[in-house]
Amino acid sequence: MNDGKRVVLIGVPTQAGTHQKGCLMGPDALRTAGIAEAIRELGHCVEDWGNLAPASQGDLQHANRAIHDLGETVGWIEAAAEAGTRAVGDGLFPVFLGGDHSMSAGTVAGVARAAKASGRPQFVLWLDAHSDFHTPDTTTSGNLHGTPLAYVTGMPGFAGVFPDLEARVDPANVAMIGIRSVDPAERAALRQHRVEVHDMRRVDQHGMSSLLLGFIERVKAANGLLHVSLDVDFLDPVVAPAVGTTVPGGATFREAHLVMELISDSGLMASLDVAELNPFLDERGKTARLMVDLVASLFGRSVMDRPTISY
Ligand code: EXY
Ligand code: MN
Ligand code: MN
Ligand code: MN
Repeated sequence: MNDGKRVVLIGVPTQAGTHQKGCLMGPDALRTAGIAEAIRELGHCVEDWGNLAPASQGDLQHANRAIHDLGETVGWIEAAAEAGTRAVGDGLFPVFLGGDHSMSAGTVAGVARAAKASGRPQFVLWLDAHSDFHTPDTTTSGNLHGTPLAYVTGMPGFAGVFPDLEARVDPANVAMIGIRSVDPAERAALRQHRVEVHDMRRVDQHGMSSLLLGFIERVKAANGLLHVSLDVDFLDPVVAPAVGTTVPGGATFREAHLVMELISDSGLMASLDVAELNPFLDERGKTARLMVDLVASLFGRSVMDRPTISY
């Protein structure tokens, strides 16, 4: 199904959410890999708002925790949220080009704020090796890219640290797929808040399709809007090496494309993050091109449209 969407690319070149440098080059690597052309070839309109700048870079410090680059991260979150609310309010489909995953505290809050105005519930599909469910009080690394989903689902510990963006996603409206690295504090919080967690053991046992279609049915039944947050490390590191937090045993090339094809078939996706691409760790743009390939599947490209690679 290919209904021409009005897509807007929004670069969020932040690497403040991690100690590993390189994600700030992610948005332009995705552009260089042809993300606009790939979506346009499928019959969609694509405009590009360029790269955002952080709203502020104040030297914020957490009262009693060693949080990395808190002020800059907050600035990026505010900028991403403003752009997300504006894009959805203008009837556009925002594709946020990261940048580390801390950006999604802003991107998800921004689109959820617009969803609230439309009266439709916001759902989130988190494709990631990690649950990103720490709070500033529980993180052990101090890297805020491990916290965005806890923030947008309203976990305690962010007041006075992150801005209050008046947008919350019900934890029951969140599903995670690809999970294989969860810290103890996150596991407790996930259990307590009934988030649907499909780790790679469940993927192996039940298959991507049945796990994903179950969630898609819930979104459809609620007339919800779906935000997809795709972290490069959802994929196996052999397939997608250009990410700073690789974890063995990730999604294969075909499992990842199947997820995108099923989401595309559902017609429910209204916004997207492509997060954590670190071109500094890539091999001749291999990972950037793979992410663009996956985005093409999200926007309706058929599995049969693959170029034959002559050896
Ligand atoms: N849970 C670990 C931490 O909090 O530092 C690792 C987080 C990795 C987060 C990347 C974006 O997915
Ligand atoms: Mn930094
Ligand atoms: Mn992540
Ligand atoms: Mn991750």
